[in-house]
Amino acid sequence: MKNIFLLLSFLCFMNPISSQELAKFPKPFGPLPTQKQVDWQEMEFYAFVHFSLNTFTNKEWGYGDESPQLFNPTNLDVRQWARVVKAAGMKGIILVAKHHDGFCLWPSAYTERSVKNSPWKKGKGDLVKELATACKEYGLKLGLYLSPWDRSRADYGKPEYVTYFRNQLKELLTNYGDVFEMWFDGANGGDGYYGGANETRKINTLEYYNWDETYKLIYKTAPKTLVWGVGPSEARWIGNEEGRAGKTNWSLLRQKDELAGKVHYTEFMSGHEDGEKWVPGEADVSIRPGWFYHAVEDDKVRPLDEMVDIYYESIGRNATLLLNLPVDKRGLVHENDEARLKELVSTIKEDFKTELLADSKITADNVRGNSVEFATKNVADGNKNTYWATDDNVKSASIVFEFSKPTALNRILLQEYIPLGQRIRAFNVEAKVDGTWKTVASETTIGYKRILRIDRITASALRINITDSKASVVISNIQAYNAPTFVRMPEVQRDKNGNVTMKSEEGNTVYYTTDGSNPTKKSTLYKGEFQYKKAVVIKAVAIHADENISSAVKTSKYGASKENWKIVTVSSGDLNSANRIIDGNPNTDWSFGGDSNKLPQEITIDMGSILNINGFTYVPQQVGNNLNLISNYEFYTSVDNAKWILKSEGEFSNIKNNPIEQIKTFKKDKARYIRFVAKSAVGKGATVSIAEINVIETL
Ligand code: FUL
Repeated sequence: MKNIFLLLSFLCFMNPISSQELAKFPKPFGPLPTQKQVDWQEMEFYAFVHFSLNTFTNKEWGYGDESPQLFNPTNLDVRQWARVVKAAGMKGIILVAKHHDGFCLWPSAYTERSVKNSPWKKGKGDLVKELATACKEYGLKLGLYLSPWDRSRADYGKPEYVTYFRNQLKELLTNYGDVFEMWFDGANGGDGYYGGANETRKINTLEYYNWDETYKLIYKTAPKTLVWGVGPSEARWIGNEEGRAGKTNWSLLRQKDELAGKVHYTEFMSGHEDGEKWVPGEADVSIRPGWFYHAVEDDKVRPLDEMVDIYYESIGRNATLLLNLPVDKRGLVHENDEARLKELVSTIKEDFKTELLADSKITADNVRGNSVEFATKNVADGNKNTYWATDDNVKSASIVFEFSKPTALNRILLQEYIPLGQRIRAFNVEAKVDGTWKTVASETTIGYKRILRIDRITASALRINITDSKASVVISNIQAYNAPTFVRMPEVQRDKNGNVTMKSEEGNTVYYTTDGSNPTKKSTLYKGEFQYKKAVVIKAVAIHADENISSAVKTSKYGASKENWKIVTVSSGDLNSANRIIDGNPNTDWSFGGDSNKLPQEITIDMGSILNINGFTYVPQQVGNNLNLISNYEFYTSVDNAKWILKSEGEFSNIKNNPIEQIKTFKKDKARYIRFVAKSAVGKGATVSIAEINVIETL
């Protein structure tokens, strides 16, 4: 905003304009973005890289006692990261310079726990520096993640640690050129190594770090840096690690309330209509289930369908998209991740190939001062700084696009001119089909960018009705496209008894294979439920009947069916209901423990025969507000239900923010019985839930 005034006063100086002329411009309304925030929002899409000791220990959160010697990539090539990111049209990379285990990817002067004590480049490497150089070379911006929580430090929780943290911040913000975003994660305090104390430390996030002071230091050192996350930040978490913003998404936040601990993080998805500060949402998500690389997830890269939805539900819903590429042990972005990213980018490019409104006849029922400066053509001129605006008192208005001939379309993109604030509360879209207007969308906010996916219609005209705006309407861009039909992958499910069902949108046919090959129209046609009890990889595609377009391949891996599985004992609760954790359906769950029964709680399962297993998975409860998640576990096996071996124990790190299937592998063993112990829960409760327990079978 400041810029607009500067520009206006500059213009006045050059060519004095009257106050009357000044009044021509729409007045800004409500909290406004700074130029830094506008520039940041325009980046839209950028990458996250999680790569650290966890990559080598196969963990999501390190405890803080892992040796720096473990950091030993064989083929580290940051230019490969930059190339992949650039090719995807992303504008920057945020590197996790220090995660919760305290290991630093740069040779910090304040600790020995860094790359300088690793075998990588014989301790002479500086990964932050290498990446900064690669980003420059590829025209990308560099961002950095410095975890406030440090599970390695003996002084964590004391004032000394805050000094240490700030010293590291200064290092990162002064030695590596411009940092476009500083990322402060919300995970703070909990159990850790803490220099050997091995204990749980509780801190008050809002008080302990004295964020006001820390932010002052950042702005003094690096005024161009935008600060994300905890504290009085300039951008907010979107409230989930799925990369999805709310349909309603205000770039405003009641940050004072947030800093007083009065805002629940689920509110971040939509922001606050009455927020006092401009704090736009950033949607973060990993291209795989975990943030760090795990070989077991090589075939769990998010499917194209999901990636496309993420794009539309983040960038298309007034958020930026921060997409994580977990760099592997070699030090490279994995081939599977790169391939999926390319598929995503080519789908999005196809979707937005030909713009349809620029050549239409555009009219509106109100144009500010009837001035050509604010005319409707501005929404289609490709210039982000020109806009269609209405008179001050006009807070609802319609803009109409008439085509020279009926035109097929299924995407509508709208942008408010945010330097003047986010104003629109509600709008709808009508299409004139065969001479009749019909409503094709009824929506709420727009903000910097809103993209609607609607069913394809062939319209002779399109009408956008802004039905409720906080102030006069100011829109800089409206576009429409006809994206190719996107056929979604079929849903595949197998129940406890090995019965397989597949579902697809109406009119599609589904073909599948059970031999690992990719299905085509020549593969088996799905005609209805069938039984397949053995371990199997089912690959299925849906094919659109009229257009002969195929979906991406849905791959579902199953072990032997759980037909013969039985719950033997549960430490509390009802044995019968416990069957829900072996019914093959992750959407049904079972809870045990509870206030009268303290943790730990355990469950013993008989798999019916001896199997070779080298891991298990725990699917937490998926549906509900309070998921009763298990945070620490033990897993035992037995061949006779008498002698038990502890095969795995530890924590389900980050399960609170990312409650996905937890995969734990161990040394192969024969087992008929398994015992799963829930040792502690997220939060204070003693109730824990399980949606499904699976084992990983091996030869
Ligand atoms: C979370 C962290 O705890 C995860 O490990 C990861 O870094 C993610 C981006 O933020 O809250």
